[in-house]
Amino acid sequence: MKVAVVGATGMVGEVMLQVLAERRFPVTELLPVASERSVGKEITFEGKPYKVIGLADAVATKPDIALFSAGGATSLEWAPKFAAAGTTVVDNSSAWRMDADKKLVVPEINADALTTEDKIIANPNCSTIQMVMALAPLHEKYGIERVVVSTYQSITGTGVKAVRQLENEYQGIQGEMAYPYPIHRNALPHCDVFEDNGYTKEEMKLVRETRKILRDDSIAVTATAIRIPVVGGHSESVNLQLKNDFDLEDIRKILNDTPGVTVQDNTDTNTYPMPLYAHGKDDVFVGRIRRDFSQPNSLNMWIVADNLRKGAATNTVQIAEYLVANKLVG
Ligand code: 2RA
Repeated sequence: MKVAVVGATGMVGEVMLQVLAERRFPVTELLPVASERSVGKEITFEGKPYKVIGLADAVATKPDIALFSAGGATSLEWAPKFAAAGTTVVDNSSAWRMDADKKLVVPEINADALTTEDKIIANPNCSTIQMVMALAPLHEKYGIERVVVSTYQSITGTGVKAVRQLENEYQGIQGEMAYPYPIHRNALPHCDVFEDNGYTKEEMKLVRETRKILRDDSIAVTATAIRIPVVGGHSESVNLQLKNDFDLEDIRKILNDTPGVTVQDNTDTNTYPMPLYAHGKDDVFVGRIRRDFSQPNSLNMWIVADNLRKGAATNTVQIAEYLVANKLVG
């Protein structure tokens, strides 16, 4: 496969290259692509050096697949150009996610909807992916009435500028700010920009994307997204009201039997998911599973995943793997 990685020098792009190599994706030709200011830079893939090229040159080579993590504006401008050249695009930005004609895919849940007609495929938001990985099997068995989620998001979701801000603040250095306030010893109830309804775009992604991926607009979802000074992954406290009563052991068994989900849930041994543990892994970790006694058919759980891996790069590569395995590309 001739594969373009667009945004190859960014945090997610670098992880995509790492995951492509780890999973031995059938890359016959790699095109690392970035903005003009990065053209000519050298990156390494599977031990070999590659020069970064520009977007126009990449389109001209007509790659089979283009994995994008380059922001919404670049995706809106360039994904259609790749698609017109016959390339299948898997995009990490929010640009196409809520487009009625574009598929929003978590392979374990809804890759079966993909066809050869899908030339621009949207990768969901990181905090959505990890949540729906746990919700999907429960929705199938019990039906979900309502979701209340609070997220505790890694600064790596914002990017390298945020990581630098935290490192500077550790050292007492006043540097460039990714956030309106210090993030060291702080928690910011502000991920992405505020919408007119008082929610942030990050919170509304959880609402809108969850319903699209689970193919059920009747699910009530409300979200609060918090940024915390953590780097290993996003954590989420999720309260679920199901349509039917349930057995807690059955919930644990369903989750444990779900590919890509690992249950870490034993209060006797202080076993529960943590970003420090999830960092660098591809599974979604679920724990603190307990009945919510305050209302019927309800339970709480704690969900943690590496937002750069399953939340972005790994999910993207898994979509590409599905396309290749089902002869939908190339
Ligand atoms: C964040 N999910 O964490 C968003 C974008 N990666 O900031």
